[in-house]
Amino acid sequence: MNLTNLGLAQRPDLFDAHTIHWHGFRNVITFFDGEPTGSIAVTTGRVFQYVYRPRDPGTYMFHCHVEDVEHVHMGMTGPVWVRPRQNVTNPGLYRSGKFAYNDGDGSTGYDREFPMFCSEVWGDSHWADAHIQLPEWSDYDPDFCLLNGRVYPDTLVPNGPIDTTHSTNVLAIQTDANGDLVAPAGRPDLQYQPYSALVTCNAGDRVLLRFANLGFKESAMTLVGLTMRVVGKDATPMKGRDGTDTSYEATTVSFGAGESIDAIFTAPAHSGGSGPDVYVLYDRAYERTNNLGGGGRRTEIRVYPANTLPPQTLPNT
Ligand SMILES: [Cu+2]
Repeated sequence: MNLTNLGLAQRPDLFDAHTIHWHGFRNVITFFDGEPTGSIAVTTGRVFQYVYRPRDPGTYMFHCHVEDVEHVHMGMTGPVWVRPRQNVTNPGLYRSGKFAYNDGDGSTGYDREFPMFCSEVWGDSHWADAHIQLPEWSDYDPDFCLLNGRVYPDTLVPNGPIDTTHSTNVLAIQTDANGDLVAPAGRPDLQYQPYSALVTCNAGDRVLLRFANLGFKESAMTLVGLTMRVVGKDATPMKGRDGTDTSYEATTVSFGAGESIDAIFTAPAHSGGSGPDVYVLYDRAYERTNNLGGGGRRTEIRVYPANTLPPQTLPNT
């Protein structure tokens, strides 16, 4: 993975370096870890190639570790997923051949997977940056809680146009001739929030929700009317040392800053009414699902009759 630091065209007085911190990964040495006092950082105008050999499957996140609170807040963060070897060595354990972990029994097999990435925006800090003032990060007090970088109802808007020249494991957004992101159709305001948080599936599908939190507040995500099974926590399968199944059912999953949860639900039979059945997924902390009076960390699960949607080929589609 290459990290290129282009600097800030409108604020040349700011010359911070950037890094990629492999949050939660086990590193033999710190050289590529991204924590700037113990590893290399990328200064303005430079390119650096990060190399990492993933070991343990699961849901992780990356973030820039320079001026951590500020840079994460400005969007230098996102989910990272490590696939289990079982996808190749034993795909017959579940019909899709896709698993969250090397479970040995198909219990983490899924048909569709979606990121549920929780982050935050503090309006005052952006005002300060826009007015050449220094944000005081010890006053951090986010106004907006986001899901995949958006607030409801924008969370339901489709992804930006997808660049299919990348791996099937990566949901890359198309870029224009200048290398800038192409906005979702009809929504130029979402150019830099290109990822949808809408979940679509067929009745009977097993759907993996990969929750991760790179904000500073705890998330408590509630799926109304459906039960999830928590199969992983912080990229660790829910199994005891002796193999005991420690997965559990829940309608709400709570996870703090830097934590992740892998939860699978099975989409119920369709009601027979017109259109998909809709279930709501939201952060049950009122201020986080409401923000400053609208929007918030909330999205929908849309369940279609069996065999309506084709098999998922890219995550979050
Ligand atoms: Cu940075």
